[in-house]
Amino acid sequence: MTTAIEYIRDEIDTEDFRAAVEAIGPLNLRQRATVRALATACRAFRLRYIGRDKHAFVERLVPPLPRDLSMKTRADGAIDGATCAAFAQTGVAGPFRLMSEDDAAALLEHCRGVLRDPHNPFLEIIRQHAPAEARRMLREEDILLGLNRFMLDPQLRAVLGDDRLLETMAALMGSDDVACWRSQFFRQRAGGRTALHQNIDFLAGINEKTTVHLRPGRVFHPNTILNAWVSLTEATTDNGCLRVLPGTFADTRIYDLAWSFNKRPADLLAALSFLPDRIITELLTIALFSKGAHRGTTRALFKLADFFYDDLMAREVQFADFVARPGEYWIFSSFNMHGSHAFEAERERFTLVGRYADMNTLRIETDRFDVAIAGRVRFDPEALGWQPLLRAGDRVEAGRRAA
Ligand SMILES: O=C(O)CCC(=O)C(=O)O
Ligand SMILES: [Fe+2]
Repeated sequence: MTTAIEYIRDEIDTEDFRAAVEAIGPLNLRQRATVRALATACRAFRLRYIGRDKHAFVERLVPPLPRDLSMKTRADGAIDGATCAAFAQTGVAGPFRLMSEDDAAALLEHCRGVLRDPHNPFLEIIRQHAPAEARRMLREEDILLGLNRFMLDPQLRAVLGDDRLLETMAALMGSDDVACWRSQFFRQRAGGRTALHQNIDFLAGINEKTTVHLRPGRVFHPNTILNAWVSLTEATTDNGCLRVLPGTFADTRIYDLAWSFNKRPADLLAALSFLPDRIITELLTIALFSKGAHRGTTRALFKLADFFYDDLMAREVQFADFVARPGEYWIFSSFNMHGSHAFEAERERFTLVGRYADMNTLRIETDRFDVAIAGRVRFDPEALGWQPLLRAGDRVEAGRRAA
């Protein structure tokens, strides 16, 4: 058996960051000066704390939000006790059938149409703020154009609000109040791959832009946010299906580091000061200037976590490959490490993801969501007549979007 950390190290190269730095492109004078100044600060930390112990250092970081890494589930009509018990160990369940293969093919065309639609209301908002970026997104059929499409699209609302899907979510969350709060499209094509990561950054605090908040007195569990990964094409290991490291929800320390650095940025400099100078410069460049969370920053964080925690992700696991027929879906905990297989096929893999929350534990802001596009574009779903949350018992309302 292989441990999770071995798989992760195998996939995420943490020794050579040159390619990640090159992908950022040349830095301007100000950016270079910033990196130089921070690298100097790191060296000052190194001198100040000569001989200090890395274990003692992490003990003093800002502790994460309250959480309990166990999972309570509730078997009922939708799902049996054995599946629930397995889920509580692995944070993975599936595949389940959501729709027929014909319906999946029709929905796939619908989703592709969303990405090609010059009047996509989301695109129109982006166009107002960043016209060049909007043109690029449309040209490339950027999957971001499908973000939160369920808020205004009756067809996607019906699919992600499917009664049985919501019941299954409720059983695996052990909750009687489940809402779909976010949806996304994912696609793998030649050269594409989703790097291994956890989705813990949805949690309040890691980035200030989040709309997800813990209710007072509640704690986060690995099944507080679950994802439905709905395959609209066939998904195979050849065409880049998702692969999940089951049970890795139990180790959140990679992202706990991000949380503490976000709270006290000087700690990041102090942490970096344990590493060699060349790596410090590379990681600072990545942390400050890389785009796309799962490539640069995740890798930099992973490097630090791997250095500071001797038993990081030490459990023995086997990848769960989300192989699926069109119209089937898998469920996974946002806390599980996941990424995709490399794409080595002819035809693209396309997936609709719905993200579900236990509303007894979370409060979700419904009057905005933010996306990092050419700065930060702010949306006001309510003003647009969009319907942010999708809860059990909701009626699918067509055409509510304001003209
Ligand atoms: O399907 C993929 O390639 C990535 C999906 C993912 O990371 C997610 O749903 O959180
Ligand atoms: Fe993810």
